[in-house]
Amino acid sequence: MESFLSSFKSAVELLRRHGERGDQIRIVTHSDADGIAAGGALTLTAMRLGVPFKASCEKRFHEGLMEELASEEPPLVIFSDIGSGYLDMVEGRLPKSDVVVLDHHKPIKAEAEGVVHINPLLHDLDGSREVSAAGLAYLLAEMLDEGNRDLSVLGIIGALGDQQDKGERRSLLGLNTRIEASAKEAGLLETGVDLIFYGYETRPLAKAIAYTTTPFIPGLSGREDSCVAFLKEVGIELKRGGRWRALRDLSEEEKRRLFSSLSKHLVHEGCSSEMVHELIGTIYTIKGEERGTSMRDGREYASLLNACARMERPGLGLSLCLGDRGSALREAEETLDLYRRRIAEYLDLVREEGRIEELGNIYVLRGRDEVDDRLIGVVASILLSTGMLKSPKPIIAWASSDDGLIKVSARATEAMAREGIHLGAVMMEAAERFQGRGGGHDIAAGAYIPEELEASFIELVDKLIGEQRHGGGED
Ligand SMILES: [Mn+2]
Repeated sequence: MESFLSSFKSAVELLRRHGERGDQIRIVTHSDADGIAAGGALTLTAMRLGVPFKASCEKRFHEGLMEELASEEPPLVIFSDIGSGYLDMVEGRLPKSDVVVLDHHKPIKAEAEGVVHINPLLHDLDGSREVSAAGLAYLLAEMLDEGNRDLSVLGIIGALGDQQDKGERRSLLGLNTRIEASAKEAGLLETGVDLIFYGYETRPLAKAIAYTTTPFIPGLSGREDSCVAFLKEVGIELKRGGRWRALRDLSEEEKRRLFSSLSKHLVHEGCSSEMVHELIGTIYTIKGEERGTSMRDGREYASLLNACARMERPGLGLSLCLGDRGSALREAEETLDLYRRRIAEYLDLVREEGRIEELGNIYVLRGRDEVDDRLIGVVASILLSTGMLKSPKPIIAWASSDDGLIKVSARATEAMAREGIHLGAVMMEAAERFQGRGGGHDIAAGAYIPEELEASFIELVDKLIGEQRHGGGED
């Protein structure tokens, strides 16, 4: 842990030096909830240094990006939540820039000339569960200036966005708990254990259930009408004394009834009965946010950023991180609404007979051009986390992307990772053999490959995962 923290030193020095000179800082971050939170923390750091900055969110690392950066020649480039898997593409390409890579994905190598590489995996820390890119951005900012302590909140949002709440009762682990402690010390965060529903305190019951997407409740998430019908069937009054009731208004008996009906509903939908326990866990309350707004709940804040990224509005997510509320928040909420409905539709589509193929070691979902490539990973995660796939095998899902490429998303459970499965390693190796690029974490990874090589790629992935499972794991 200490060796990891001291690996930030040269990055802090670079920031300090460029800050003193008033140089431009170029921030390149991943377009997902964690990446946006990381980009937000870095942008605020640059703003507070009083230097010019430019930030962009990238869906994937690509040659065009390197060309753009090479022609911009910024004095300092910081990559966040992206880069470790592409160090070879960065190396030697930006001779006029200082380069920092802050990432927690599997690195293609440890070092590259002219790059300050910060990655917890290089220090035997668990990058998939113990710290997010936003957490790394926060640590960097805080080491530069203690006045940046408030950015710890973004570190928590990034961790929740990357679903690092893998501890007991869906709590954070490892380095994330240090960040959590900083946020609490600064009076910015509160935690407690309760039912995990969107707007627990304030939203009408049916909305609270319909808006809950982590976990995703098939048949109810994204569908307010079905939630109203469901609650009526369970015999829970939606209104009392002319007022919509919220979850906190329910009696203990009603809560128990709701919980057991949800559990039955999940089983009826083909989910595993254990999934219902995902509905209870640690709530992260952001104290600086207004009561009754979705940003006050850490998971909902992360959901807003996630929806902005997936619906191609990462700039909107970034502005939330920078403190915009009002119309920006309304727009983000509309985006989240659209996103929930879209996911519910896709889920119906992919649950049709014969859509998902079971091979020896994996499930394959071919979304082709019927599923948006930005949403295919979410659909795969839901299929896996709800227990709809009956054998304990990872799911490999793909959808058509641009430039004749397909976007492949691979998802596995924690139990599979313990058995030795590392999807990031599989995606990296398989994509490389088929003119693509891939990588990621053990339980969540992705790749881009040419569409015409899909069949051979899937075949190889099936084989590699079989080898990992039987070989006891390689790293
Ligand atoms: Mn991340």
